[in-house]
Order: sequence, then C-alpha cells, then structure tokens
Amino acid sequence: MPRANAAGHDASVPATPSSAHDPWWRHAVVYQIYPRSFCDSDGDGVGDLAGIRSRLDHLTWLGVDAIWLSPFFPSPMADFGYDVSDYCGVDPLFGTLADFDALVADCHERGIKVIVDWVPNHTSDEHPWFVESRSSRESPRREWYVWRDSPADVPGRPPNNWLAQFPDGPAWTWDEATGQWYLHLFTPQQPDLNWDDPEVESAMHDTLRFWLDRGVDGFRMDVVHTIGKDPELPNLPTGRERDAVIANDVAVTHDRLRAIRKVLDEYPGQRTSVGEVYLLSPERIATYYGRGDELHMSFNFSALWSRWSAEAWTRNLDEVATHLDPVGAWPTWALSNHDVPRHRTRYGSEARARAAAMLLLTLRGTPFLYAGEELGLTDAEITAADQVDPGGRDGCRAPVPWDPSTTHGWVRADNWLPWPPDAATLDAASQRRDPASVLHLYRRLLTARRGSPALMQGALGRRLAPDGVLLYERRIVAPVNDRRLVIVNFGDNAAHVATDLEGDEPVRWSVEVSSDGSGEGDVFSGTLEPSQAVLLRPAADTGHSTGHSGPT
Ligand code: TEU
Repeated sequence: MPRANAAGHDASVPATPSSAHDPWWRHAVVYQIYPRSFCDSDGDGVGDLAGIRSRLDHLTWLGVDAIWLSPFFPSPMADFGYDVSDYCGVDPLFGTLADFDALVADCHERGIKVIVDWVPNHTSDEHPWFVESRSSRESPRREWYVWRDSPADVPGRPPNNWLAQFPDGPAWTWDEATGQWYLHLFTPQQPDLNWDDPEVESAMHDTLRFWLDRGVDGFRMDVVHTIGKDPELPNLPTGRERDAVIANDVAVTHDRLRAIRKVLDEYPGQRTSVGEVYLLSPERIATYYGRGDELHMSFNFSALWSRWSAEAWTRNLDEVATHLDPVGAWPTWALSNHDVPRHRTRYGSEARARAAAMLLLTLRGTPFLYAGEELGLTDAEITAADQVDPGGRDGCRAPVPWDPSTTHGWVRADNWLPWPPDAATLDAASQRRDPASVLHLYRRLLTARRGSPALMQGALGRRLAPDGVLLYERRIVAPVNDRRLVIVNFGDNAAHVATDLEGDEPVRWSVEVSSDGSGEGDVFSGTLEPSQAVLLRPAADTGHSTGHSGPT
C-alpha cells in the first residue's frame, strides 16, 4: 500500500508494504483522540466529530497512521461515553452517523486508519437491554446481565465483597423492584453484561459488524479481559476487594476472544484489535494474543505505570522480550491515555517527557500517542469542586489548545474542562512555528521511524550501559539491512556512553534525532546531558532509509 503523498509524508521515504505477515498495524503509529477534548465545532463547549475532521491536517503533518476514537456513541455520560446506551449510533453531542462516515472518508483519503472504542464488558443502565433486564425477573433479557441474591446466611449483603473501580462503593447495586443485586465493575450506571448468555455474545458480535460495515479498521476493546468471569464470583482477599478488574483472568474469555477474532476475520483489509487487558503483567497479557487467533495487540499497563528510571524501563523491555516476543505477540507501548495523569506530569519535567517520547517511538512494537502529548501538555489542575469525572481523571482530559488566542481554536474560551497549564504557549500553532518545540520533536521521531525498517520491524537488542542509562539496538538484516541505536539517560547527571558494540567493527554513529534537538546530523560525541535521549544511525549511512551501508 503506497503511502499517499496527500498524507504529507516525505515522498523520498519508500513505503513499507503491508502483507499478511506484516500487517499495517505492526508499523502504525496510533493517535488516541478523546472526542470531548479534541476540538469543538458547534460552541457547546464539548469536542465533536466535525471538530476532529477540522483538525486532520495536524495529524497528517505530524505523520500518524491511525486514530483511535474514544467512545462517541449515545450515552447518558455517567462515565463520559464508556456507558453506552446504543452501540450503533452517534451521540448528538458529537454529531451524526453522517459526520462519522465523513470523518472515516476524510481519514482514509489521507491514508489514516480509524479504530473505534468497543465497550463489551458493560452497557449504560439506560441501554434498552438493561431497562428490559431489570423490568422483571421473568424478562427475556434478565440473564443478559449479572443478577444475584444476597448470600443465604447474610441477608441484605451484596453477593460478594467486590468493590467498584469508582466511585467508592460495592460492585453491586440493589434493585428494589425485582429484589436482586446487579454487578457493575465500574459505576452503578454501568451494569456488567453476562457473556455466559449466548444471545449477549451474538448481539455484541453484531455491534462489531455494524462498524466494520461502515469501514472502520479496528477496535480498541475496553477492559476486554473481563468479559469472562469466574462463575463462582468468589470473594477477593481482604485488602484487595477493589481488584476485580485485575483478578478476572479466566479461561473462558479466550474462547470469546477467538470468536471475536473470527468476526473481524470475516472482513477484508486486516481489521485489527487492541485490548485493554488491564492485568499489569506482560506474562498474563501475552496469553490474550492466543496463538495468533485472539487479540492482535494488547496494551501493556505495567510499562505505562512504571517509574522514570533505567531499572524500571530495563525491566519493561526484558519482560516483553521474555513473555511476548517468543510467542509472536506484537508489543504495544503507551505513556499516556485518558485515564492516567499525562506522562509529562508524572515524570516531572519537559526534558524527561521528551526523552520518554524517544523511547515510545523507537521501541519494538506499535506506539499509541494520546492527543496533546505531542504538545508536551501537563494535566489541568481541577479543584475538588470542579471535578466532573467519577474516577477523578479530569486533569488529563483538558481541552487541546490549537492556537494562542483566548479560545485556543475552540468556539468558546470556557469548555467542559479548563485549559491545561500554559495553553497559550503550548498550543499547536505556536509549536508548529518553533522547530525547537516538543511538537517538532515528535514529528522528527515519526519521520525517523517511518524511514527506518529497523525501527518499524527490527529486533531489539538491549546492551550494557552505565548506571542510569538504557541502551538498545534496533536491527533488521532482511529484506534490507538497517540498524539504529537508542540511548536514554534517565539520570540527573551527564552520562558518557561507549557505542562501539561488542563483536562489531568500530562504528561511528551520527545523531539522527536528539530529544533536546542538539547535535542532530553530527557525529555522536559519546556524552548525553541529564534526561537526554538520542537516536543514532551509522555515520556512513547517509541514504534515506534502506540502510544499504553501515556494517553488517
Ligand atoms: O478503563 C478500565 C480501567 O481498568 C481503568 O479505568 C482503571 O481501572 C483506572 O483507570 C485505574 O485508575 C476503561 C476506560 O479506559 C475508562 O475510561 C472507563 O472508565 C472504564 O474502562 C469503564 O469503561
């Protein structure tokens, strides 16, 4: 598939063709859009699909290959769209199905794939299925949700000790009318579907087909590992009552994922899936790829949550090498999303956030960016009185600033959440004019990645490095020979790093991209500043991408 010139990519960089063994999603960079926070077109203070369409030039200029849209489906918004009341529509807040079709068409014209968010574990309590299910114990849809009595010996108590993820409280709500409890791993407005019922499974497959028929390229699957639960719904150990999301890791889910995979495989064009398998263990998430017949990809939350240290990131790389690579499970990497404080906020400095971007875009696997991280945004400070999310995650959902004006390219200055700090200088337009900006760094990294088969497909070999430094080589030998070296200095002191690799002829490396912009194009000096990261290429390799030169 040739990369469209319309996508604004460097035409001198040859496209990497997709094939059955090397599908597009393995060398894509995916950009997550939280629709409420991206861009508003109609002045209601909430972002919408037309707003996203109006900003596609930004994505093209940046060079991303795919977008993942967080939910835009009809929803009472108890969890801002992760409480779906109709899987096959668009909430009027975000636009119409016609707006969605137009967005997909625009994206495809630019060579950008579209991934939508599928929320299979729970619906809204206002979904007609749940309304019907709770209407009576005899309802034909009663079994579509998880209804239980109190334990026989403790009347009035919930069926087990599970707590909801948020807000504080049990994972069970008593239904007065029918005298039973229903299960909700999240808010009481998000009842869990009962996937043990084959009708639920089949109805949910149809919701996938609805979007596949409309041309989407794949799905991000919300807490997808929880669609199977231990039929006993056993109590959790004391102190871990809130761990139901992490504790539900049962065999039957794998059957259900294989069935979901078959639905995707009914369609041409390598439709993909990335599961939010929230298990905090690469060993566990590896099992959700099956034998290449379950999820195409899974997020890796233990890496997302890890500290900014060479030790932690060494462990992240080694765990993926140990558990994912041997079974052919293609890794993913993300630093930020709509549920966690932005990595610029977590890591504490712009220099670290820049170095982290180098990691994200040079590791082996598919990177997922979260809108606004390419601007180096930090979280908005939200007072307790202004908090709107039941999970307290508003800070990372602040609106994206597009220009330095008071409305920052939105219609109004006051929107559903306040602006992030420094919105008048970190806005996209100002950064685009400044080659030293974080935005330009992301663009250079994306360009470098696209131009290097080693970065997109090659093996990753970690090398010994001084304390506080992570050093790895990316290398491919066929069908082309290409290599890169990445060095990240996590420390607060300058680091001196020898780059003459063991067993190799001496190699001179030049700086292709530097996280602080210094020395690009020069021969690498061997010294890194505190919190600096560099991407190096063999100095003799002046070709554009295919790495014909350089030691073999
Ligand atoms: O998140 C699931 C999930 O496990 C996280 O909410 C996690 O528990 C939390 O962030 C820890 O702080 C998904 C969505 O990404 C999230 O936005 C939804 O609220 C949730 O599912 C329910 O659909």
